[in-house]
Amino acid sequence: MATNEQEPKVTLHWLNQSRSQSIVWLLEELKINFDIKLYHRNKQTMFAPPELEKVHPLGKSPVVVITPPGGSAEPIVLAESGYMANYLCEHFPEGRRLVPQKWKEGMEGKIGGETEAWLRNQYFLHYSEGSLMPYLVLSLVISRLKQPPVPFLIRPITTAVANRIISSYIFPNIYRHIKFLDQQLSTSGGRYICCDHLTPADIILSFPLFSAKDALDNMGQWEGGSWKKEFPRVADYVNHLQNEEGYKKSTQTIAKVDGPNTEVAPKM
Ligand SMILES: N[C@@H](CCC(=O)N[C@@H](CS)C(=O)NCC(=O)O)C(=O)O
Repeated sequence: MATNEQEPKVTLHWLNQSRSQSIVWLLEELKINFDIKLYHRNKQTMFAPPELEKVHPLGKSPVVVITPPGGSAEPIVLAESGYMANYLCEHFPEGRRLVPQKWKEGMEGKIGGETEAWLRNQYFLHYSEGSLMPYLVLSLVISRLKQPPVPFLIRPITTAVANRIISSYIFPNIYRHIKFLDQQLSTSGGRYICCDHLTPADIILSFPLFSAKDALDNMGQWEGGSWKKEFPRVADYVNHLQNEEGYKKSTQTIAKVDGPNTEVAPKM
């Protein structure tokens, strides 16, 4: 863990079943020494504990706090996964390995001079939270209308309303996203979303995909009966990310500090 006076001290504020698992993966890929401060969701409400608000006013996780070496400056508090990924990759040397080369030869600083892989990495870091996650969160919240604590007697009505919202609004949008990801994977030039190697975008995208993968089939009609049959390329991608050494190692890291039964990925 980080104690060297020459190195910045990095602390990840980690919450069970949250995006913070992707940040463990990213910090390890970047070979950064970091401490982990654990938080657990309230089992009834699933909210983060209020102590997280002392780290960042929104009280969400992940948050990364970096204290520059030698007390030279104030600690920097990073929230928002995509922003955090960009900041960490810019300031730690291994970021150069993960982030694709920015400029095409001879096109430095010009509009349109960026490589396709670099543009994709930037795009997908924003896409994950800005476009994909909102439908998954909506689906999670609306699905709660079908379960306790909604009283048994009114549950048939709330279930009908929930199913209607899912079939008319949420599923068509989620379908559009899986189809889009399939098309993007078919043109990325490799097994990853930006190019032929792992990038921060893959790591950040892994959270929505791991969270949704078991729930997608129940949301609507897929050709062949399942999303994996209709979009095997996306299924292969998700499987491939789950089998990445770095992801597996990140789950072991958390198991070591939070115990072997800790839940890292949320279930929708
Ligand atoms: N847009 C933020 C999302 C942060 C967020 O919503 N985190 C969730 C966990 S994945 C959280 O802390 N939930 C607990 C709560 O809302 O109380 C990011 O990209 O990091």
